[in-house]
Amino acid sequence: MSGIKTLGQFIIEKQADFSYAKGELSRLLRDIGIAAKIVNREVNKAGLVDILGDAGTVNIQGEGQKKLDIFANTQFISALTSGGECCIVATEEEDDFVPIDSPVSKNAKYIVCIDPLDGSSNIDVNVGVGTIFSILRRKSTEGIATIEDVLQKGTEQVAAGYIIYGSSTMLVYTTGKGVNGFTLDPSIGEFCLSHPDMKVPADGCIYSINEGNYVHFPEGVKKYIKYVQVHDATTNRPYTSRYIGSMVGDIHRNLIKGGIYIYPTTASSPNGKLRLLYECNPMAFILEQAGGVASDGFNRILDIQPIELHQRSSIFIGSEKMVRMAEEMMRKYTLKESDKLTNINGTELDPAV
Ligand code: P6P
Repeated sequence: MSGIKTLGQFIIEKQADFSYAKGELSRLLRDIGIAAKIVNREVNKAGLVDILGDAGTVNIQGEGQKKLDIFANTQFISALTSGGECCIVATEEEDDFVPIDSPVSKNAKYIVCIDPLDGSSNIDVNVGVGTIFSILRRKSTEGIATIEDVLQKGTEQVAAGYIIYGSSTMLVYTTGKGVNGFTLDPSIGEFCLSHPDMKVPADGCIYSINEGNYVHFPEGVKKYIKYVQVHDATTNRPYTSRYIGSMVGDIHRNLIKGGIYIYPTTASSPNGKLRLLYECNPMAFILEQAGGVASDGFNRILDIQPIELHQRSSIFIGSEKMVRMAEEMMRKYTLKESDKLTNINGTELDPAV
């Protein structure tokens, strides 16, 4: 075991970084790690057991749930309930937030917002999927925690992370003191520090976006796509397009190699597709801590005030220079909703006229 540092050892070692935590946050991160190992076991044997396929149910997002979606959701809620440090779980797979009311959770201070299995449409075809989590401290000091404790800006997060169930299983997280990655060693059943102090390259040559939605993209996104496709060796263009349909997979690759992931507004997602509380905010916290940036094309993701549990947002996230270029095009070519010109009947006027 010489030279190996497990997630548990690392968390305890860094516990001193938290002036207010007396081990609760450490235990909470441990609970998430335990659930991740259980989910990993099922993801890795999907196909061998009856855990693939549709569950025959639909979540509040209107998305068909996979059996593994429900399995992962159950495992994380169970681990957070028995761990005793969490008072509310807000999960993609539940219509409303889940109050944790167990004898051990009486004084729980933390709220966990989670996408238990992101990219689950890829499960049946063996493409990487992931879990994304965000940890907040409750603001209320007495009584039961409420929705107001959940609807906090991303700047209020005390920790965030993701697990990627890919060619290897990794847990990547931040508590606001940098980003560290841990790879699961199945032979000892431990996440071991493998990517200390992760930093996203300031620039890159990979862009991740579903170009099938091109016709419905904002004009600024269309201009950015055309920009990255221009042949110009001096700026390493054309860039490479990489899009696997799992936000965790695309962002993890871009975090390591440099790149930008964009999910803008589309015809089917007029407010963006990704959910603010348990996808955009945690990923934005991680990328900012790694030296990157994340916005909705105009505003910093972490500054957005959530007003509902499953609120969606556009997201432009990754290498700083790439995101800033895309934002510049959004400002130049896409009118913000508030800037839209409308006549007295409220119908939109063409600004070019
Ligand atoms: P589309 C998965 O459903 C997800 O939330 C992200 O993980 C992924 O990047 C995106 O949606 C894929 O959406 O519309 O391109 O299939």
